[in-house]
Amino acid sequence: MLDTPAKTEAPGTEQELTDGFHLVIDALKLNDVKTIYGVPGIPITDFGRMAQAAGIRVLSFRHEQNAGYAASIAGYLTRKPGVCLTVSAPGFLNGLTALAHATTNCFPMILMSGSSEREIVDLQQGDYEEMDQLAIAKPLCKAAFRVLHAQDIGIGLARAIRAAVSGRPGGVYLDLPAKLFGQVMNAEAGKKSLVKVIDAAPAQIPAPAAIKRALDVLKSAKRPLIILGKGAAYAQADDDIKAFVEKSGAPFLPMSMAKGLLPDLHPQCAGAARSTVLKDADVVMLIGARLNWLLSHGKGKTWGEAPKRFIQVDIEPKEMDSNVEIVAPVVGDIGSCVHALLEAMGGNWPAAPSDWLDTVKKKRDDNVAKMAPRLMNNNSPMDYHGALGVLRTIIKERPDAILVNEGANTLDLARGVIDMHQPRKRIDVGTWGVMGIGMGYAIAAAVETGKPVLAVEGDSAFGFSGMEVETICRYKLPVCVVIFNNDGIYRGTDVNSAGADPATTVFVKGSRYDKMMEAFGGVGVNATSPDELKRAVNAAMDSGKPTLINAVIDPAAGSESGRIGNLNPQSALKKK
Ligand SMILES: Cc1ncc(C[n+]2csc(CCOP(=O)(O)OP(=O)(O)O)c2C)c(N)n1
Ligand SMILES: [Mg+2]
Repeated sequence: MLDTPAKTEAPGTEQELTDGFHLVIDALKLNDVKTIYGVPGIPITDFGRMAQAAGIRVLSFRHEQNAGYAASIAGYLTRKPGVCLTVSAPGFLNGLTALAHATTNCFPMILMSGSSEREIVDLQQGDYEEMDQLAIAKPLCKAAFRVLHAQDIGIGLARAIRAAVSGRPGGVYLDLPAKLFGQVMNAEAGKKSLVKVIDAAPAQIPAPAAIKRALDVLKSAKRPLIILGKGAAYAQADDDIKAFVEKSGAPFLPMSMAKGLLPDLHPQCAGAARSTVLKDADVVMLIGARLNWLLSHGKGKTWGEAPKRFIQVDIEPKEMDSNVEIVAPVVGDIGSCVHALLEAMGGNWPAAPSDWLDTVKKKRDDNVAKMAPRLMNNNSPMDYHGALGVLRTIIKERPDAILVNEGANTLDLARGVIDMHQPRKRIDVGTWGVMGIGMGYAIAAAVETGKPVLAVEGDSAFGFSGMEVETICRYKLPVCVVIFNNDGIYRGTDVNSAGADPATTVFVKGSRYDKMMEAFGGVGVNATSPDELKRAVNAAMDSGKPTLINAVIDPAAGSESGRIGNLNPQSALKKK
């Protein structure tokens, strides 16, 4: 019996025993961890089996990186640490990219990896999968811990949970040496050693003076702008955020994963007038958004000539003045800060200046009108706009579906075209613009929310996690993957002028990714027109069956690096 503690054999000394395996499982359950994403192997295979038998959902992936990305987005969607479980050295390293990604994106996640014999690792005597994992993880995560004794498992997990979710969330590494699992201790003492983490992410209330300062600056604005980041979406303070933005009357700009926090079709949404509002605003209030490269660091051409004053709401004090001066820092958790702002605004907050609102509205309406006919074309092979026009309508009709999105053109154009209608329904490449999140995110989104998932993937992007379509089929998840197949990275038309090998950015022409899904019992469709695409996606979303649609896109339709081609360094030498 896996769940029942063992008893010692010696007569008269009988006592209930537990061990490291059971203590880790009991500690996870005590803290409400319901799902583990991982890949089995020495030394954690039995642990995974026992956790499954004890009622934790243990989802086995084909590669740890995908399990890690799944855990990271589970953390984002639930505000609880997503847990990824790996074997030592290579499995650990495969999970590490996702751990770093979680930290960079401020998602709470715990990477739990088995590790080899400390004594042998430290003397570098060549143990099985030898690696000093704790040292390697440290610079890439928010905190890293190792548990050496069974009686410390409770405290170790409590520290990991707190570190992951409190303050600015992030990735935490928890090192579990093989020996720990087999360590035995008295069951009663073991039970007492476990810790249920109380108030894991305590509210951080902003100072009243900071709230007043921020509102004074906002009130003085002639051309106010509110930028919502994924930190605001993470906070799950949706009603207060909406009320605050609406009361302010200011145009708002959602960062990619904040789309839908207020609907993209909201009258104050300035998504379709991005360049105008960034250039011309005089007061910019950042809520859970950082002034990193995605916002051109708050300076330069994107931000225009007009002087700007920034208000920033963030849980991390060090975020303030990171790129430009912040005249009104508001430090606290987003929920508490926005609530305090809303209360302090009182009943007679002045309307935002109407000439500014008119300017933004006009720009937005012009841009939307310009785009509209392109989204309705029924070209075959498809271009991005024809295909995305269809997907936009499908998401409008199914606003609770979760949209996963990665690629270059496939990402940048989908972000612009597909309106989001509800909070936390768009999950994508995040701060790093990383390829490979696709299938891991899709799996975790389906598992954590129970909602249908639409994953819109560049053909290159998909390749990073494509093998997980087997995982999707195995767990029968309601995931529809649409691959924008333009035969390559950015475009499928590059030619290698120097020799016989294909150019570096092109793939096998006319690949049929749909066959991959069929290989595992899912539904595969090859779609060559927007009409076919629409039928296939709707059928998939209705049936909930794992589906992969190979959407054939004109190989010449994309542009280098999508919308961020300007970031490519240029050679000063003349091109040969
Ligand atoms: C882990 C990682 N490796 C490489 C890249 C560089 N990169 C950016 S976009 C991209 C793929 C773009 O091609 P695709 O997904 O087919 O989208 P398309 O532009 O063709 O629609 C790559 C490889 C990255 N962002 N992340
Ligand atoms: Mg492509």
